[in-house]
Order: sequence, then structure tokens, then C-alpha cells
Amino acid sequence: MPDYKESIIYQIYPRSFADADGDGVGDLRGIIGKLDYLADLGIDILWLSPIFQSPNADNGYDIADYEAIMPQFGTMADFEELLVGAHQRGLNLILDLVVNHSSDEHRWFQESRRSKDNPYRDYYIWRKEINNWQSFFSGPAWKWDEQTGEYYLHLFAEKQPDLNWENPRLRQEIYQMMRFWLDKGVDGFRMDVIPFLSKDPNFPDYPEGRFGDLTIHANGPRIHEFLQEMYREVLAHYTTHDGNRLITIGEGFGVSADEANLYVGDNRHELGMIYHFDHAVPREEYRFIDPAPEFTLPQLKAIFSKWNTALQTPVSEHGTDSGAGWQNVYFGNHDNPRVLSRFGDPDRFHYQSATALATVLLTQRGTPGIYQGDEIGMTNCPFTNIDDYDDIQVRNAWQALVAPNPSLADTFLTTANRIARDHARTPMQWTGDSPDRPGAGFTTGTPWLTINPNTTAINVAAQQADNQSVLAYYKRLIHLRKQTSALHHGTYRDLLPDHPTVWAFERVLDKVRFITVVNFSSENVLVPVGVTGNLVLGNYGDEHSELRAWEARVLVGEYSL
Ligand code: TEU
Repeated sequence: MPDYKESIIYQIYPRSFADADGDGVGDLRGIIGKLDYLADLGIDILWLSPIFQSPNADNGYDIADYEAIMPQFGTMADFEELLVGAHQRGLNLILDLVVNHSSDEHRWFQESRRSKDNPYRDYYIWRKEINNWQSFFSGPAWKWDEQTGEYYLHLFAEKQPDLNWENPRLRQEIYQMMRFWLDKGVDGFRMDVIPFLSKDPNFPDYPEGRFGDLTIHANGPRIHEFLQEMYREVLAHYTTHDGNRLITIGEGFGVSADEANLYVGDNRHELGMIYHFDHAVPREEYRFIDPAPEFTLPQLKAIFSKWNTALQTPVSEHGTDSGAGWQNVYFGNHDNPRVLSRFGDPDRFHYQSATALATVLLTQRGTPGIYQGDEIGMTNCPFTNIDDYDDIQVRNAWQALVAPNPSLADTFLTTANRIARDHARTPMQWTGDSPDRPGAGFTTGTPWLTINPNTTAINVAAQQADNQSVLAYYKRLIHLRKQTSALHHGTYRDLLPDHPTVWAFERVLDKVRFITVVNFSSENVLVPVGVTGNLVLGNYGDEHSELRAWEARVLVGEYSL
């Protein structure tokens, strides 16, 4: 199997991927049943969102036992069968390491809250005085605990108390847990909000009392010390099951492009990859009634160029020159609405815009991540009222904003229909819906979250039978990428940075020059790139300098601007 820099990641949100036991919730045996589908797609690394024991306040990102499988998802034997099955098919499998916080039902927290002198007290962050920090899920980031007369910190839900990484005993417990999974043969970790492990120890207020200044509770003074310790104590001692470098991906919430190499530079001995939030949907509470405008194409291109430049150029810190690091490049994940609904035109140009987005992603520099369902062009779901939503972030924001002011309901629901995380969490659409098979091939039971009604038109089964489907295009593009080292290690240069609707960039390695040209709009456009060379892959057949709506072309050869 390839090194992570030559791989393609596929993120599975287990709750919504495939339900084998008919309880309406996806599970590990469901994933086992789809391993041939995943291997046939051509991806290399499976990233599973959390599968551990959890009360599901935040759908598994609130872990109550790091070494037990959530019973709804199955058993440890199921997990071991899944791991073996993945490896037998040439797939690496990485788990979601959520160690900025645990569940409040974790035994550590149950002990910690028992008394101030409990040995586990300092596994969490308790204070008498609090600051003005806000939770990402509405309300203050501090919860009063009557039993011991102090507040505990929770940057996310009240049921997600932040772990105290200043405590070396806690860190050793985490390292031991990591070894437990790595000894089982897991190929690495995606690391949840990893920059948050070190916070400003003075716990200063956010400036002007406004929420969202990540410089205070992310990238704290000891973050690199902690990650280098994690590397020294754990990561350095393991490889993937087939002997490649361990796969580690930091969720870089709060990390800027010029800080990235400090996390992933070759000589840093911290993480292998990072992914950024610069193009993520802003979703602070007030954004549900005051939505940020979507990124324009020039803004998107500038973000990708900034990160590609930062990770192509070595950085030095304190004189130790470190090689440029690496990123997991993505458009969709479980925390963002469907990329096709954000940037594409699924109603008028479903195939063209889904494959145009795929072309940009899969010819990019960095290790691309495909989010489950994007490979068939799944879209946002037409939710109509607050009860349609499951996500704690949406429901808490509704309680905070609309409950006291019902006149905001329409604005809130219109915005949530654009930005809510639930859109990425509707069940995978395996088949069309029908009265005798209502579960879209996801479940034979009642799905935990609404299945998008457009599963009748957008589903795996229909696209597997169609050589001109989004799925077929993804497979051709994945095949192209896997055999092209210029798309792995080639430099990146934007050829038309200011063009309002065309994204054209080159990837160059030695004598090979790949050019991607995509019309990122629903209007035909004359593109000022006279492109010669053989057409390698496109979602249209003929050569011409005018690009049709959402036309995407990947070419190899020379070009003239
Ligand atoms: O997400 C980090 C995070 O805070 C954002 O991704 C989140 O979506 C928020 O809307 C930003 O405004 C990670 C996990 O990916 C996410 O699913 C969890 O809810 C969160 O951490 C807590 O574990």
C-alpha cells in the first residue's frame, strides 16, 4: 500500500454509513459489508469517526470509554474483523482520537467531580473564577458543579469536559490508550481539535468579549511540547500494518497556514498531516441568524494557494530547518454541509458540478479526503423544521437564539438549511427508496436521521450500473491519481488566480506537467488558456477553449496562457 502522501482517504461517519442489524443506526458490520465497495472505489485509507462507548451527546465525539466499542456499533470482535477485512483488501484504517475532551460519563470525570482531592480531580480543568469563553455549542464554556463548588471547562457540550493536558498522568493514560489500538494493528489516527490540547494557562478573556478568538484556547504555549512527547512516547514506535509511516492527521482548527509546518514539518516529529478550517463554514452561534456569505472562487483559490505555498516551502524555527509538511486536502466532512450544495449546482448540473469538484480535489497537492456520499454526489437534505435536526450545535443554537425570540425562526431555519452539519450526516444512499425497500439500502429499520428523498435519483446502485455516473468518474479520477506521481508530489501553481469562475492550476514534477482547468460556474466561459496536449480526462469529450458550465478537464502536456 502507498505511503500516506500517495494515498486517498475516505471518511466514514459510522452512524450513517450502513446498518447491518436493522436498528436504524449504522454499525461496524455494515461497514464490513461494504469493504468490497470501498476497495473497488480505489481509496487507500479509511478514517472512521468515533466508534467508542459514548452517550452520543455529540454523536460519539464524547467518549465514555476509549477502549470499548459503542454497543450500537457492535463489538470488539466486529472491529477486529473489520480491521482484518480492510487490511486484506489493501486498505489502511485509522481511528478518530478525541482527547481534548471526554464524555462527562467517563469514569475519570465521574471520579474527578467527586471531590477536590480526588486523584482524578486534575484530569479536567476546574476553576473558582471563570472567564468569558463561550462553548462552540452555545452558552458559557464553564459549567457550575454544585458538589465541589467549582466550574469545569467544556469548549464543546456540557457533556464534553475538557481534559487537562497540563497533567502528565493524564497524558500517560492517553498514550497507553493509543498503544492499545496501535497494538491491535490500527494504522494511525485523525486527531480531533488537536491544537486545543494546550490553552493559555492564564485563561484570559476573549478580546472585546467576542466569542471565536481561537488564539486563546488553541495553539497554546505547550502544544508542540505535548505533540513531540506523544510522538516520542507513542507514534515513533509504530508503522502502518504494512510497514509504511504511521498515518496521523491533525484537525487543525485554529491553525493558520504559516503555523502549519510547526505541526507537520518533516523534522518536527509531531504529526504527518494537518487539515485546515480556512474554507470551513463559519458556524459560531450567531452565524445561524447572520450567515457568512459563501466563499467566492477567487477566495477559495487564494486559500488553496496559501496552504500549498506554505507546505511547499520549508520553515525554520529556532534555527532547526524543517522540511515542508503535508496536508489532508478536503472539501467535505461530517462537520460541513455537502460540498455539492455549497459550491456546485446539483439541481441543474448535478453530474457536471459534482465531477468538477471531484476534479479539483483529486488533482490537488496533499492527500485528498473523500467524505462518504460525495462520490455519488449526495446533497443537502431539505429539512423543514427544527425537529428534523439532530446535531447538538443546531439544537443548542436554536434554544439560545429562537426560543427567546421566535421571530427569528424562519431566518434560523433558512440558514440551518445551508450550514447545518446534519446535511453531511443523512444516511448513505445505497439504493433508491421504494415502498418495499424504504431504507435506501442503508437500513431495514427506521433511520436515526431522515434519508434524503433524492435517494431515488442519487444512489450507489444506479451509479454502479452507469459508466457516465459521478461514481464512475470518481473511479477514473482516482485511478489516474494513483498512477501519477506528479499529482502526488508535483508543485502547485494557480494559473488564473483572479479569474472569477475558472479554476486552472498546474502540477509539475520533473518533466511532467498536469493542468487542471475547471469552469466553476453554471455559465459557459471562454477560458484564456490555450491548452494543447492530450486530453487525459474530462467530463466532456471534445477539445475546445470554451468551457461549458462546470466543464472539467485534466490534461498533460504544454500550455500557453
Ligand atoms: O470539530 C471541531 C469543531 O469545532 C468544528 O469542526 C465544529 O464543526 C464547529 O462547528 C466549528 O464552528 C471536531 C469534530 O470534527 C466535531 O464533529 C466535534 O463536534 C468537535 O470537534 C468536538 O469533538
